[in-house]
Amino acid sequence: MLSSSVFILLLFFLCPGQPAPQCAVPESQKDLVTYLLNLMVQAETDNAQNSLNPNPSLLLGLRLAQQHNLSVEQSALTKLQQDVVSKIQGGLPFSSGNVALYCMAMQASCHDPSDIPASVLPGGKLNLVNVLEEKLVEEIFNIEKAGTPVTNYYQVSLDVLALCLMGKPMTALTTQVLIDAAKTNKFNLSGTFSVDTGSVAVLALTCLKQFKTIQAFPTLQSRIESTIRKLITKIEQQKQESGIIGNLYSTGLAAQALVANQVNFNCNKTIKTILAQVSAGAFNNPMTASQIVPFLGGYTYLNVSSLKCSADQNNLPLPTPTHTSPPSSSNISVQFTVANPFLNSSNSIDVSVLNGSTLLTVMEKAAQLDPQHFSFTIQPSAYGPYVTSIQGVAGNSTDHTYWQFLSGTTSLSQGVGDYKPKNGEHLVALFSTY
Ligand code: B12
Ligand SMILES: *[C@@H]1O[C@H](CO)[C@@H](O)[C@H](O)[C@H]1NC(C)=O
Ligand SMILES: *[C@@H]1O[C@H](CO)[C@@H](O)[C@H](O)[C@H]1NC(C)=O
Ligand SMILES: *[C@@H]1O[C@H](CO)[C@@H](O)[C@H](O)[C@H]1NC(C)=O
Ligand SMILES: *[C@@H]1O[C@H](CO)[C@@H](O)[C@H](O)[C@H]1NC(C)=O
Ligand SMILES: *[C@@H]1O[C@H](CO)[C@@H](O)[C@H](O)[C@H]1NC(C)=O
Ligand SMILES: *[C@@H]1O[C@H](CO)[C@@H](O)[C@H](O)[C@H]1NC(C)=O
Ligand SMILES: *[C@@H]1O[C@H](CO)[C@@H](O)[C@H](O)[C@H]1NC(C)=O
Ligand SMILES: *[C@@H]1O[C@H](CO)[C@@H](O)[C@H](O)[C@H]1NC(C)=O
Repeated sequence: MLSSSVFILLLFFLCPGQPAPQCAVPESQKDLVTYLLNLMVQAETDNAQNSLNPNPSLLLGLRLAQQHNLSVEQSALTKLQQDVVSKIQGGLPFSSGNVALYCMAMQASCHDPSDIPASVLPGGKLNLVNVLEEKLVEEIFNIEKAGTPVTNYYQVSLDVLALCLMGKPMTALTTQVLIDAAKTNKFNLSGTFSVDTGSVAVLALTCLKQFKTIQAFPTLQSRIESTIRKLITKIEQQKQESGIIGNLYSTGLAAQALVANQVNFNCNKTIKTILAQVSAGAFNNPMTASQIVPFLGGYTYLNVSSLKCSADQNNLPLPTPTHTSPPSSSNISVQFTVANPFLNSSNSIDVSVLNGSTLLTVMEKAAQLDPQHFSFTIQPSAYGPYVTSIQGVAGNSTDHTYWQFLSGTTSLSQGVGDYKPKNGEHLVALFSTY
């Protein structure tokens, strides 16, 4: 007679490649996922009210969830369709990764991105998948010519993933470019492995691996598989004791890469840590919420091509009012340094701001006190304000330069609009290469 543990072991060996052990948000904490979804719904509604650009990442995240506000998702889809048509018609800037995200958001809404209604365009239709194929060709061409993509490998990976999910065959060249980039550490940003980039690349390669046309080429197939294994090893090396993989904001993507490949990891530990951070407000930026929500709901980006939209329920509860702590009245004092190693320059200033202020407020105060050394410019983005220049020195994506932000010597994992310095902290803006 088999003891139950032997029986479980047997079951385990009899079902190789089955999903990793149960990994889910405990019932008692599901309200934290609801909270994140409501943040994203609110952001979509605000975007619409202020006639801002709709954001495909938000819709993609809302679709890869167990709870839905169908009217908000529907109007977000319509907005995306209109927006994409006017972008193409007007020849407006449209990065490859953004095109990929639009395609994925539409596919996840069960609307074909290769057949978008577009009365103003010839034929009355827009084929966004064709646009994406062209964008990817430009990326590959730039890699061959200049050694780097037009954008970055995160976006190249998104492009491959989105095309694969649409069932588009990939050329051996494109597949090889991704494999070579992984092999030669091209997924590094600022000298360290970008877990976000590696994770999206794993998802793209995992999709390709399942492709019939590629399976017909055993050598390519085995190169894909060994690249996936290599990247997964690198991702696992970034796993911390707390369950965080890379940093807090790469964890959702990294976990997707592991789950999609049935890699065992202490997923409940990861979920526990993430949920504690959600409670603490660390995912209050809707963009960061949109990248963690799929994992918390048991989805990966590979689920995008097989969602059953007709089964969706309009079951997202309205947000429960959260108690907002009274505004702080105490001041904190922080040191702010702007350093440019290319010019051998470094300038520091002490500023006092209200406790709970963001780094952006610190910078504004510094610029007010000493405009010559601390004036700066920002550009709004879906993630919040991006710092484009300080002291008149601007980052440049051709030169791969940017203003990096650190606390002491640790690179920040949030932007200046989200990061809240502590009393006595030393913040640094360092002109860097990536
Ligand atoms: C590539 C990348 C960069 C590149 C962007 C330039 C380029 N030409 O590629 C570089 C290296 C310059 C960069 C810088 C920073 N980044 Co960055 N970046 C990414 C990455 C890997 C991909 C972005 C992308 O292409 N998305 C796809 C396209 C289609 O979307 P997009 O909205 O058009 O993308 C643009 C913006 O995302 C913008 N961008 C990139 N990073 C950041 C960060 C902030 C705060 C803002 C406002 C905008 C922004 O650049 C992208 C390309 O134009 C993401 C990973 C992720 N999970 O999203 C991290 C990510 C967005 N970055 C992050 C951070 C923290 C930063 C920095 C603040 C790091 C630092 N310590 O200085 C700085 C920004 C500082 C500043 N000047 O304001 C975090 C944001 C987390 C959060 N809580 O908000 C992410 C999620 C990475 C992570 N896991 O920590 N980044
Ligand atoms: C993980 O947590 C879920 C939900 O709380 C639970 O059902 C499952 O058994 C846990 N799995 C492991 C391996 O501990
Ligand atoms: C969906 O969200 C909108 C905007 O927040 C809200 O007005 C509406 O009541 C929500 N619908 C449902 C069914 O919860
Ligand atoms: C990429 O970063 C890793 C550390 O994360 C480092 O070991 C490796 O040398 C870097 N490679 C390149 C090409 O910069
Ligand atoms: C996502 O897809 C995987 C593989 O097909 C499947 O096992 C899993 O149940 C899907 N997730 C959800 C939440 O439907
Ligand atoms: C805090 O700083 C502000 C200026 O930023 C100043 O007006 C205020 O008096 C300070 N408050 C305290 C309690 O020091
Ligand atoms: C910066 O300093 C280094 C030595 O410390 C010197 O070699 C370099 O020329 C200086 N660069 C500039 C722009 O002053
Ligand atoms: C700032 O506020 C946080 C809570 O928001 C508190 O823990 C901290 O002690 C405060 N710091 C100062 C210097 O008042
Ligand atoms: C970025 O640098 C390149 C040269 O490396 C230059 O041609 C281009 O004009 C610069 N772009 C901006 C926006 O300054």
